[in-house]
Amino acid sequence: MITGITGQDGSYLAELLLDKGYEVHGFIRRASTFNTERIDHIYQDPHVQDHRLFLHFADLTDGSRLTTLLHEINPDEVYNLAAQSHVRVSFDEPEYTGQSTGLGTVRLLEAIRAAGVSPRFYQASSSEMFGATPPPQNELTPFYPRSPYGVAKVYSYWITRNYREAYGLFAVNGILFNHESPRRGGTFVTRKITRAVARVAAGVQSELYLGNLDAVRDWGYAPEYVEAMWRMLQHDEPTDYVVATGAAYTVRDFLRFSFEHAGLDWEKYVRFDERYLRPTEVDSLIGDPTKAAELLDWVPKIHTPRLAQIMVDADRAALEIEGAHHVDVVATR
Ligand code: NDP
Ligand code: GDR
Repeated sequence: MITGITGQDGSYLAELLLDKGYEVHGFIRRASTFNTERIDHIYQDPHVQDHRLFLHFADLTDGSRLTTLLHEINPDEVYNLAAQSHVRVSFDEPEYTGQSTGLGTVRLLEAIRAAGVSPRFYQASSSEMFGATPPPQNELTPFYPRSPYGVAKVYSYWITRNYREAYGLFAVNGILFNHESPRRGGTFVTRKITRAVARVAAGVQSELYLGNLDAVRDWGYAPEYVEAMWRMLQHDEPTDYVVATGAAYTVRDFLRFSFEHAGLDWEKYVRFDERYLRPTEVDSLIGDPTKAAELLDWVPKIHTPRLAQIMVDADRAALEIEGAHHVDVVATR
């Protein structure tokens, strides 16, 4: 069972589990437009016999629905990936971020208890919980969140640990550092950059507005990170893990890798807009993934410079298919 199956990670995790022969139940939100673009390629017609992907309407703010579904599905593994996941937006919508990213987790955990089921439980914790605590960060590093999003994730981290200790639930926190892919949402900085590179190279965009270029992040490749999630739930003991590449780059570095891959000079196109600054910023996140390497035999293969190239190539290919005249509002968000 995957909450957040329509998101970047949920779509890769669903693919991974289907490949392994799992029956997958994903929760989706009702919207007035289709929001299943990332999983359309694995969609299975429910009228076809033996299909293994099931989609259910549910929202992490609706506890009774969660209980009903947990009872009906009785899953072996639950991956809680749903969240209002945008750090900048969490300053605009702090209360809703607390409701979904924070309290949503305890609703799901309570639904597991109320339904009388005992799945293994994965919580999508985040390097944003470390916030202002200097790098390198590992499983023992104190939390100092710097946004309503980070604060909500710290709540979810501790409620997951509490249910492990209080009720013996096999519950783990994966503390994942930034991970990206061609499926990354268009308003996160990496995808915003690689989409812009594709459009600049095609001659349909000439400016890219960004905020803080000095932030240091440890950007990995999302398909590798969902493999780590799965391995955590296959381990003998429930415990918490940092998942990261261990390497550090600035937003400026990511700009350079991306634009240079298309033979462009980023400094000609990038402009500053203060709307992309956060009231409190997280300056530097660099993870130490030693524990995941030792206990899960998990080692990342794709590092940030190659990741930028993969994303630029995918965005250039996508632009060719959709056509340069496609109306694009993402570039100015
Ligand atoms: P996305 O933003 O791409 O996906 C979030 C998912 O959550 C979407 O499916 C979204 O549905 C769903 N969702 C949002 N609010 C609700 C709600 N109230 N009820 C039910 N579903 C909801 O995130 P990612 O895939 O990048 O990340 C997955 C998880 O991992 C998130 O919890 C994120 O905070 C966390 N994380 C991500 C990291 C990263 O670098 N990507 C790093 C560390 C942690 P819809 O499609 O309808 O909007
Ligand atoms: P982050 O990712 O906040 O680390 O959270 P994001 O890509 O939004 O920002 C990374 C850094 O880039 C700076 N930045 C900008 N960011 C955005 N979005 N847009 C801009 O125009 C821009 N200009 C500069 C930011 O200030 C920041 O320092 C992501 C999310 O996936 C979380 O859900 C997850 O928990 C963390 O990664 C780990």
